[in-house]
Amino acid sequence: MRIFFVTSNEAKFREASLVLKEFGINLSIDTNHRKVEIQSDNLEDIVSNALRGICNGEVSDYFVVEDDGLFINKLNGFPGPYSSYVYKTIGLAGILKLMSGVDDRTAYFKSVVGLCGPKVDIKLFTGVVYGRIAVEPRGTEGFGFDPIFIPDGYDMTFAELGIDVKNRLSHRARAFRALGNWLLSNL
Ligand code: ITT
Repeated sequence: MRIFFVTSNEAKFREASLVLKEFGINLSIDTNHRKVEIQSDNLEDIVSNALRGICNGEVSDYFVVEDDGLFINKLNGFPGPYSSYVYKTIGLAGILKLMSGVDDRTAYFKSVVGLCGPKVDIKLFTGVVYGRIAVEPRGTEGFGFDPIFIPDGYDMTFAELGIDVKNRLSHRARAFRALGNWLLSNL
Protein backbone atom coordinates (compact mmCIF):
# COMPACT_ATOMS: atom_id res chain seq x y z
CA MET A 1 0.00 0.00 0.00
CA ARG A 2 1.48 3.36 -1.06
CA ILE A 3 0.24 6.60 0.47
CA PHE A 4 0.97 9.96 -1.13
CA PHE A 5 0.52 13.34 0.56
CA VAL A 6 -0.48 15.83 -2.16
CA THR A 7 1.00 19.09 -0.88
CA SER A 8 3.24 21.94 -1.95
CA ASN A 9 4.33 22.49 1.66
CA GLU A 10 7.39 20.45 2.62
CA ALA A 11 7.18 21.46 6.27
CA LYS A 12 3.68 19.97 6.47
CA PHE A 13 4.99 16.82 4.82
CA ARG A 14 7.91 16.51 7.29
CA GLU A 15 5.59 16.80 10.30
CA ALA A 16 3.00 14.39 8.86
CA SER A 17 5.52 11.74 7.87
CA LEU A 18 7.07 11.72 11.36
CA VAL A 19 3.63 11.15 12.88
CA LEU A 20 2.75 8.29 10.51
CA LYS A 21 6.16 6.72 11.18
CA GLU A 22 4.92 6.12 14.75
CA PHE A 23 2.44 3.69 13.13
CA GLY A 24 5.06 2.10 10.87
CA ILE A 25 3.43 3.83 7.88
CA ASN A 26 5.62 5.34 5.19
CA LEU A 27 4.32 8.56 3.61
CA SER A 28 5.55 9.89 0.25
CA ILE A 29 5.15 13.43 -1.06
CA ASP A 30 3.24 14.01 -4.31
CA THR A 31 3.90 17.34 -5.98
CA ASN A 32 2.54 16.19 -9.37
CA HIS A 33 -1.18 16.16 -8.61
CA ARG A 34 -2.71 19.57 -8.15
CA LYS A 35 -4.66 20.23 -4.96
CA VAL A 36 -7.58 22.19 -6.39
CA GLU A 37 -8.85 24.48 -3.63
CA ILE A 38 -12.40 25.77 -3.89
CA GLN A 39 -13.24 28.96 -2.04
CA SER A 40 -15.21 28.00 1.02
CA ASP A 41 -15.23 28.84 4.70
CA ASN A 42 -15.41 25.13 5.48
CA LEU A 43 -12.13 23.16 5.59
CA GLU A 44 -13.99 19.83 5.19
CA ASP A 45 -15.56 21.00 1.90
CA ILE A 46 -12.18 22.20 0.60
CA VAL A 47 -10.54 18.83 1.37
CA SER A 48 -13.41 16.70 0.02
CA ASN A 49 -13.47 18.66 -3.21
CA ALA A 50 -9.69 18.40 -3.66
CA LEU A 51 -9.87 14.62 -3.13
CA ARG A 52 -12.64 14.25 -5.72
CA GLY A 53 -10.27 15.82 -8.25
CA ILE A 54 -7.48 13.39 -7.37
CA CYS A 55 -9.34 10.08 -6.99
CA ASN A 56 -11.58 10.47 -10.04
CA GLY A 57 -11.75 7.07 -11.73
CA GLU A 58 -9.54 4.08 -11.01
CA VAL A 59 -6.60 4.69 -8.70
CA SER A 60 -4.11 2.14 -7.42
CA ASP A 61 -2.59 4.24 -4.61
CA TYR A 62 -3.90 6.13 -1.60
CA PHE A 63 -3.85 9.94 -1.54
CA VAL A 64 -3.97 12.36 1.37
CA VAL A 65 -4.66 16.09 1.32
CA GLU A 66 -4.79 18.47 4.24
CA ASP A 67 -6.23 21.93 4.69
CA ASP A 68 -5.62 24.05 7.77
CA GLY A 69 -6.54 27.33 9.27
CA LEU A 70 -5.62 29.59 12.16
CA PHE A 71 -8.84 30.79 13.80
CA ILE A 72 -8.54 33.87 16.04
CA ASN A 73 -11.54 34.20 18.33
CA LYS A 74 -11.56 38.00 18.69
CA LEU A 75 -11.38 38.31 14.87
CA ASN A 76 -14.44 36.04 14.49
CA GLY A 77 -12.30 33.18 13.23
CA PHE A 78 -10.19 35.17 10.76
CA PRO A 79 -8.00 34.17 8.90
CA GLY A 80 -9.44 30.60 9.10
CA PRO A 81 -9.58 28.94 5.65
CA TYR A 82 -7.88 31.99 4.15
CA SER A 83 -4.74 31.51 6.28
CA SER A 84 -2.45 30.72 3.38
CA TYR A 85 -3.50 33.85 1.47
CA VAL A 86 -3.37 36.05 4.56
CA TYR A 87 0.08 34.72 5.45
CA LYS A 88 1.32 35.63 1.96
CA THR A 89 -0.31 39.07 1.95
CA ILE A 90 -0.38 40.80 5.35
CA GLY A 91 1.79 38.16 7.05
CA LEU A 92 2.62 37.88 10.74
CA ALA A 93 3.06 41.64 11.06
CA GLY A 94 -0.44 42.24 9.68
CA ILE A 95 -2.03 39.79 12.11
CA LEU A 96 -0.13 41.29 15.04
CA LYS A 97 -1.31 44.75 13.99
CA LEU A 98 -4.93 43.57 13.92
CA MET A 99 -4.38 42.16 17.41
CA SER A 100 -2.65 45.18 18.88
CA GLY A 101 -4.29 46.23 22.13
CA VAL A 102 -6.57 43.16 22.10
CA ASP A 103 -6.68 41.38 25.47
CA ASP A 104 -8.40 38.17 24.37
CA ARG A 105 -5.68 36.60 22.23
CA THR A 106 -7.12 33.08 22.21
CA ALA A 107 -6.94 31.20 18.92
CA TYR A 108 -6.79 27.70 17.55
CA PHE A 109 -5.36 25.82 14.61
CA LYS A 110 -7.58 23.30 12.87
CA SER A 111 -6.43 20.63 10.43
CA VAL A 112 -8.64 18.52 8.19
CA VAL A 113 -6.87 15.56 6.63
CA GLY A 114 -8.64 13.59 3.90
CA LEU A 115 -7.91 10.18 2.42
CA CYS A 116 -9.06 8.56 -0.82
CA GLY A 117 -7.93 5.45 -2.66
CA PRO A 118 -8.84 2.05 -4.10
CA LYS A 119 -10.94 0.94 -1.11
CA VAL A 120 -11.83 4.35 0.29
CA ASP A 121 -14.13 6.92 -1.26
CA ILE A 122 -13.43 9.87 1.03
CA LYS A 123 -12.56 9.72 4.72
CA LEU A 124 -11.86 12.84 6.83
CA PHE A 125 -9.86 13.24 10.07
CA THR A 126 -9.73 16.39 12.17
CA GLY A 127 -7.28 17.82 14.68
CA VAL A 128 -7.38 21.01 16.75
CA VAL A 129 -4.88 22.72 19.06
CA TYR A 130 -5.90 25.62 21.28
CA GLY A 131 -3.62 28.46 22.30
CA ARG A 132 -3.05 32.19 22.00
CA ILE A 133 -1.44 34.75 19.72
CA ALA A 134 1.92 36.07 20.96
CA VAL A 135 2.61 39.79 21.21
CA GLU A 136 5.63 39.53 18.92
CA PRO A 137 7.10 36.78 16.69
CA ARG A 138 9.50 34.45 18.51
CA GLY A 139 11.51 31.42 17.37
CA THR A 140 12.99 30.19 14.13
CA GLU A 141 11.61 26.66 13.64
CA GLY A 142 8.47 25.54 11.85
CA PHE A 143 6.65 27.61 9.24
CA GLY A 144 3.71 29.94 8.66
CA PHE A 145 2.17 31.28 11.85
CA ASP A 146 4.36 29.15 14.17
CA PRO A 147 6.33 32.20 15.47
CA ILE A 148 3.14 33.82 16.83
CA PHE A 149 1.20 30.79 18.13
CA ILE A 150 1.62 29.73 21.78
CA PRO A 151 -0.15 26.40 22.50
CA ASP A 152 -2.08 26.04 25.78
CA GLY A 153 0.11 24.81 28.63
CA TYR A 154 3.26 26.48 27.25
CA ASP A 155 4.86 29.94 27.28
CA MET A 156 6.81 29.44 24.07
CA THR A 157 5.64 29.63 20.46
CA PHE A 158 5.59 26.58 18.16
CA ALA A 159 8.62 28.13 16.42
CA GLU A 160 10.51 28.11 19.73
CA LEU A 161 9.28 24.68 20.86
CA GLY A 162 10.43 22.90 17.69
CA ILE A 163 9.08 19.96 15.74
CA ASP A 164 9.30 17.30 18.49
CA VAL A 165 7.07 19.20 20.91
CA LYS A 166 4.87 20.55 18.10
CA ASN A 167 4.31 17.02 16.86
CA ARG A 168 3.08 15.93 20.28
CA LEU A 169 0.20 18.39 20.33
CA SER A 170 -0.40 20.15 17.03
CA HIS A 171 -3.61 20.13 14.99
CA ARG A 172 -1.73 18.31 12.19
CA ALA A 173 -0.25 15.68 14.53
CA ARG A 174 -3.72 14.99 15.95
CA ALA A 175 -5.37 14.66 12.55
CA PHE A 176 -2.59 12.46 11.16
CA ARG A 177 -2.62 10.30 14.31
CA ALA A 178 -6.34 9.74 13.75
CA LEU A 179 -5.52 8.78 10.14
CA GLY A 180 -2.75 6.42 11.34
CA ASN A 181 -5.09 4.67 13.78
CA TRP A 182 -7.75 4.31 11.12
CA LEU A 183 -5.31 2.93 8.53
CA LEU A 184 -3.99 0.34 10.98
CA SER A 185 -7.43 -0.98 11.80
CA ASN A 186 -9.07 -0.67 8.37
CA LEU A 187 -6.53 -1.30 5.59
P1 ITT B 1 -0.89 22.77 0.61
O1 ITT B 1 -0.11 22.66 -0.67
O2 ITT B 1 -0.93 21.48 1.37
O3 ITT B 1 -2.24 23.38 0.41
P2 ITT B 1 -0.41 25.20 2.15
O4 ITT B 1 0.76 25.73 2.91
O5 ITT B 1 -0.98 26.08 1.07
O6 ITT B 1 -0.01 23.76 1.55
P3 ITT B 1 -2.98 25.33 3.46
O7 ITT B 1 -3.67 25.64 2.18
O8 ITT B 1 -3.59 24.30 4.35
O9 ITT B 1 -1.49 24.80 3.19
O10 ITT B 1 -2.72 26.71 4.16
C1 ITT B 1 -2.80 26.88 5.49
C2 ITT B 1 -1.88 28.00 5.93
O11 ITT B 1 -2.06 28.09 7.34
C3 ITT B 1 -0.40 27.68 5.69
O12 ITT B 1 0.10 28.20 4.51
C4 ITT B 1 0.24 28.38 6.92
O13 ITT B 1 0.46 29.74 6.65
C5 ITT B 1 -0.82 28.23 7.98
N1 ITT B 1 -0.57 27.01 8.78
C6 ITT B 1 -1.14 25.79 8.62
N2 ITT B 1 -0.63 24.90 9.49
C7 ITT B 1 0.30 25.58 10.20
C8 ITT B 1 1.18 25.24 11.22
O14 ITT B 1 1.27 23.99 11.68
N3 ITT B 1 1.97 26.17 11.72
C9 ITT B 1 1.94 27.42 11.25
N4 ITT B 1 1.14 27.85 10.27
C10 ITT B 1 0.33 26.94 9.73
